[in-house]
Amino acid sequence: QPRGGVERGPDLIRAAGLLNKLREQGCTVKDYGNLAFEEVVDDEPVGRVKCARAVGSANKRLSDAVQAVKREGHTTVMLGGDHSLAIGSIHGHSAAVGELSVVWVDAHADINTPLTSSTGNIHGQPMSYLLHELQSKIPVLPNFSWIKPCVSAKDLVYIGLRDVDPGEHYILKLLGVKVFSMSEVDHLGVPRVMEETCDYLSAKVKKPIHLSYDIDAIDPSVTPATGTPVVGGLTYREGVYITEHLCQTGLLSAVDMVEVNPLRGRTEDDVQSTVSTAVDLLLGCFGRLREGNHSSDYRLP
Ligand code: DIR
Ligand code: MN
Ligand code: MN
Repeated sequence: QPRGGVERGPDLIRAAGLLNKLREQGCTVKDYGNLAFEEVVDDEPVGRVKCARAVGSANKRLSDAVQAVKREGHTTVMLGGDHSLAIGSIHGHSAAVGELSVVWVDAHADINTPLTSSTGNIHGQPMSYLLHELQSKIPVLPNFSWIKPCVSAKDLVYIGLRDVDPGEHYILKLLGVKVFSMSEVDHLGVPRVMEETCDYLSAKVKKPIHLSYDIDAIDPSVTPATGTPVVGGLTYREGVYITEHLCQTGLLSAVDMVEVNPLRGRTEDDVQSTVSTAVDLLLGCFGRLREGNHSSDYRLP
């Protein structure tokens, strides 16, 4: 997507202390650093799709990197960057561990095909490349031929939707995808949404969960520094509850945290609030409880 600054997300999230905070709560953490991507020249639009060659080749590298980390058996965190990284992240995750459940927390469905997309931005399309059911609708794109669809529509749940394009809405209905839009969040409350999400995903077999968390799922009053903010989002508390609940399933296997863009904040406070929320959501994914935590070897002094 064309709004610069989102590439600074990962280093800002690190600078806010993610690694040390995870270690303080008992996690063993290895930072694999930022991936280096090949420079692509003359990346002209293909149809409407922008930067297909660069995004295709970057995601191939990401998929290989995620596969390697998952094969070592670790839970993997991908810091974005925009949401097009979910292509490589989910692809690599699935290549290493097999079938997945995907929980997509976002204001947007990111399920446009290259042909339904009105913007041509690939961050609005990642799920279309990954779903088995949509493959006949995906045209050939340069540097996308390595992608093997690896997610079934029945294994995908959306939470937080409130800005869905007509083509996306058609696809969601056609494939019968489980959606908890902000209306359902309002109606049911996040605790029931999470219970229903986990019941739905583990109805037959319990698959490893891939959580793809777009920071724009949270209300822009809390996380304004993002490329496509949409009013009426999740509260901070609802956003954190989602991570706590998924952590407690014991099935969380990989997490994407995407679309933090410091250049989209109007003030330093905007950026700070967005980044620290991203950190807190990640801490929630790895066992942080708001009631407090202590390690099993804690002894009263
Ligand atoms: C829009 C916006 N549906 C698109 N998508 C965004 O460009 O396809 N996704 N902002 O995060
Ligand atoms: Mn997104
Ligand atoms: Mn979004």
